[in-house]
Amino acid sequence: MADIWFNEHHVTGSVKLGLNIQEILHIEKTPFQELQIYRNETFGVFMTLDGFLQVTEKDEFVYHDMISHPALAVNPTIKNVLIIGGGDGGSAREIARYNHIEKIDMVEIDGAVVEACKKYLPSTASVYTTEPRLNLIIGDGVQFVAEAADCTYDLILVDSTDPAGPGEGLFTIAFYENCYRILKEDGILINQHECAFHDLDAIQMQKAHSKIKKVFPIARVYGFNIPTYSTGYWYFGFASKKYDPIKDLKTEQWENLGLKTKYYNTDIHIGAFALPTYVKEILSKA
Ligand code: AG3
Repeated sequence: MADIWFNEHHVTGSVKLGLNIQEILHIEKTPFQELQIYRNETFGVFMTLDGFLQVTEKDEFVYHDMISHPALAVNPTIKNVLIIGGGDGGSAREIARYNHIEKIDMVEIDGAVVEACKKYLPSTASVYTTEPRLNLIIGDGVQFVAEAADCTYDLILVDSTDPAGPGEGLFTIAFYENCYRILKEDGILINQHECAFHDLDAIQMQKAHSKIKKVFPIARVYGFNIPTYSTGYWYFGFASKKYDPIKDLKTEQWENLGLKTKYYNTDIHIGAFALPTYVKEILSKA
């Protein structure tokens, strides 16, 4: 095996994660970012943007289960969903498993990500060809939410990159305020919430939480174990106008749907909102 490696630096000059590159599939400088797709013997095909790991075939199920199912288990009547980012298609794939969902609008800024994933990551991106309820818009999510009508969506998923580069505008008060405005009166916002262990990441997490808390009456954070992201543990935010993620969990209703999932279940749902003390402290200072 060739000795070529993809490295994601978690702490500059001190800590990194390495995946051996078995095959180079796609390298492109898009108008927005550096897009790379490789194959690793253990994790399968994986995509990176600006040097940060986004998806691997082997562990994407964790992320896509956890971004999608908690909100649907809290409000089983969600019909209209907006996904911001998520160009690999994994979030749309999970949402589309619910027959009662009527419409999935997805706004991805970088069409090159969609095209490359269709070619190399069909396990997430085949949803583009199989799902008639999915309406893909190649455009800027910040602008989209600014122009969308009030009370349109039941659920918004912000499946973004880190808050540097094209993802930056998705971590601002103005963006969260527009999300609030375009959500219905019982709307839920789930957002990619970074990680809490290394100092610079923890600051990003804290900043995001402090902004969301200003806009939404209910703002919680939940975690999940994903081996290829920094420290193996990552977080989503659950912000909502009405529903509490634990008190309003519809365990029986969700289980009666009979969806087969590999990471999510209603026990994990409850456990995911239990946070380590250092994370609670970071968030309470937000
Ligand atoms: N979105 C990116 C999650 C954060 C990755 N950050 C990192 N590796 N430093 C994943 C897209 C999946 N649909």
